[in-house]
Parts: sequence; C-alpha cells; structure tokens
Amino acid sequence: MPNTTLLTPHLPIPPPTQRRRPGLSNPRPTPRRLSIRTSLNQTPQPPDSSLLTSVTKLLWGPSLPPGLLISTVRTAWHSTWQLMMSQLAPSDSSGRYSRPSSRFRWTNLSLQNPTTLHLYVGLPCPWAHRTLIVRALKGLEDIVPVSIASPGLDGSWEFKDSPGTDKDILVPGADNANGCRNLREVYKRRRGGYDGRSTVPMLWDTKTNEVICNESYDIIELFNSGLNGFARNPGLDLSPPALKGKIEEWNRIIYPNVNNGVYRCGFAQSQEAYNTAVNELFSTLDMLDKHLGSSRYLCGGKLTLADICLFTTLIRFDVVYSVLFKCTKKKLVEYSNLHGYLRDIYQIPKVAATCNFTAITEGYYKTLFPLNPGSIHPTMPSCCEHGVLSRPHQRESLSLVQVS
Ligand SMILES: N[C@@H](CCC(=O)N[C@@H](CS)C(=O)NCC(=O)O)C(=O)O
Repeated sequence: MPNTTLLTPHLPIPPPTQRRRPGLSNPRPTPRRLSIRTSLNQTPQPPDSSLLTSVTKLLWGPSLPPGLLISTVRTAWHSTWQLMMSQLAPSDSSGRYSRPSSRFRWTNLSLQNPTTLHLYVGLPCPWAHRTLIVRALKGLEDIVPVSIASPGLDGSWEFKDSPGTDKDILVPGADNANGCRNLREVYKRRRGGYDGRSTVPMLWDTKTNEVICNESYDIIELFNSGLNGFARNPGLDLSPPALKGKIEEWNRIIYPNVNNGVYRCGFAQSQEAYNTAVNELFSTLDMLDKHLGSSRYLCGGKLTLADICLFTTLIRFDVVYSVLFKCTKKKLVEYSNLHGYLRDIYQIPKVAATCNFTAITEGYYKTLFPLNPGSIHPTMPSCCEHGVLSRPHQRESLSLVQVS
C-alpha cells in the first residue's frame, strides 16, 4: 500500500453536470475545486450524465466525438494520471517505482521494557501482515496488543470508534493505545513530533510515547527472538542461526522481485519499467515454483521468516496483484507447487485468522484511485476462498527430503 496521503494538490476540474430539480429548468453549475486527496479514496457517485449525453448526441449523433476532442481528453487524463502517480508512488526518471525507506529502524533484537509495546497495523498491507503472523505464531498477543486501522477517505490509516470484534478473523477497530482517530495523530504524539509518512506496521512504546520501529523486517526479527521471555511459544525459532545465511539469500531475491516486485509492476510509470518488473517477477516465481517442488519451505523442512515474507505477497496475488497491478503473465493458482505451499502456510493454526480478504480487497481496489478510477471491486476468484485454501496440500512428505 502506498502513500496516498501525499496527494495534497488541488486541481481545478470542470463543474459537474447538475441534477435537474423541479422548477429549475436551467441550472447554473457552480465552479468548484476538488481535492485529489479526497477524491482518491471516495467511491465516486455516478454523475447525472443525461445533459452531457443529449449534447453529445446532438453534436455528433451516434458516432464518437471528433478526434481532436478525444485526443485532448486523452492528453489531459494522461497528465492528471502522471501527476497522481508521481505522488502516489515515487519513481525514477525512467518511470521505475522506488519505495521510500523506513524512517524508524530497530536492529538491537531486544528491548529493555517489552511490557509497554503496542503494534499498529492495517489488514490490506502485506508488510504489516508479516508482523501479525509472527506475533500469532510466537504467542505474543497478550504482551503486544494490536490496533488495526483501515484506509480512510483522505488516504491515511484511520481507526474506528469502537473495538472491532470477530472471533474468527482480525478486523479493523479503534486505537486501543492512544485513542487517536488516525495513525498520523499517533506518529505526531512522539517526542519531537513527526511529519513524514505514517506507515504500518508501526511498533509503539506506550510508556515513552515513542515510535520504536516502522520497518516490518526489524519487527518480525524482534518478535521472533527478542521477546521469548514473554512469548507463549518461545521454542519456535523462525530464524535459527544455522539458516540465517539461507534466509538472507532468499530475502535478497524475493524482496526486490516479488514483495516489492508486484508494486514495481503496479506503480510502473513507463512501459519499459513495467516490462522489466513483470519479467523479473515471473522469472522469480518460475524459479520458486521449481524449488518448492522438492522443498517444503524455502530453506528446507522448517518454516522461516523468509516464508512468512513470501506468503503475505502470494496470498494477495490472484485477488489483487494479478488484476490491479497487472501481474498477468500467470495466475498464482497455475503454479501448482507455489499454490500448495501457499495452502500449507495458510493452514498453519492461527494464520488464516490474519487473512481478511474483504479488508484486503477493499483496501486496494477502493484506495488506489489512480489504478482503479471507477473503484469497481472485481469478483474474487474461487481459488482465493477459504474453502479452497483449506484443501489438502500434501506437502508434509517434502519435509523429509534433505535439501542442500
Ligand atoms: N518498508 C516498510 C513498508 C511499509 C509500507 O509501505 N506500508 C504502507 C502500507 S502497505 C503504508 O502504510 N503506507 C502509507 C503511507 O505511505 O502513507 C515495511 O516493510 O514496513
């Protein structure tokens, strides 16, 4: 999920056709200015286009308007799109998406006072999803309470007024630590304030009122090994010393080509940038599918942090990235090993409850206006339904295969 909060400029737009009200035969449109920041996230109301349609029919009959008009509209739309994209997703001079780096890093792997931690997440976000899975697998729910935001009308992460409750799945709710309306307010509460990107995941210290970390990989490393004195499942090590090298190798391949790779496809601002990203994405998926044909998880028979990081992108693939980000070469379900691997991880107890598909699809299709101006929410393919993801994966036997 990108930074929609940066979309602040106000562009003049032509006045909308006004609705005819009884007694008003010739309504006078009032000029107005529309904030992109707002329009990005609002479900557009279908305009009353009857007047426009009548004028168009009168001028051009059933045929298309003249080429000059079409090319003018096309040029205007393309420039507007580029303006929005440049703020939604920063890119280099050749149109390649470049993800801003996280501001608050934590690399100590331990904390002086882990009893005052609070985790902020949003359910559509694949980076935040990593932290929810490791928190659940390690049994850190009590020591690290969570507040779940959802994308609001102005693009920032917002909280609801009441706690979200659903016993089977995580749902958005209120800010249980600070009682704020949105995440920007929470970031601003830190000593010294803050004016940068208010991203999830974010780990907060309720005692010192400080942002501890807003980089997902640092947070999952901390959850994996830094809070064992408080974890209900301290014996689980998702990054054992013997596998650290392999995990890093996988991360070096998977982060740029798959995790960030899908964003490089979706946020590409030139054909060339898109072609490069999509080819790198699918050649990496081809390689991973082959590897997972003989290895249960990425590093062999043991689930590691590298798997969690891959999983949160794969689980969104067919439902979001394939359509919205134009990752179209193949569907994930066509990769039989990758799809079995996805089901394998999905079926680990407590993982399915972190995958809220309604929140995921609404978050992407409704929020990323420049990629989906009509805000139409496509039908979810059945391969992404809970029932299908719960089907047997038959990968247990692969755990026994020794992978070099
Ligand atoms: N590198 C960060 C990326 C986090 C990130 O980009 N989060 C997105 C949601 S998917 C966000 O909160 N964007 C809001 C913004 O940029 O204002 C991490 O791995 O934690």
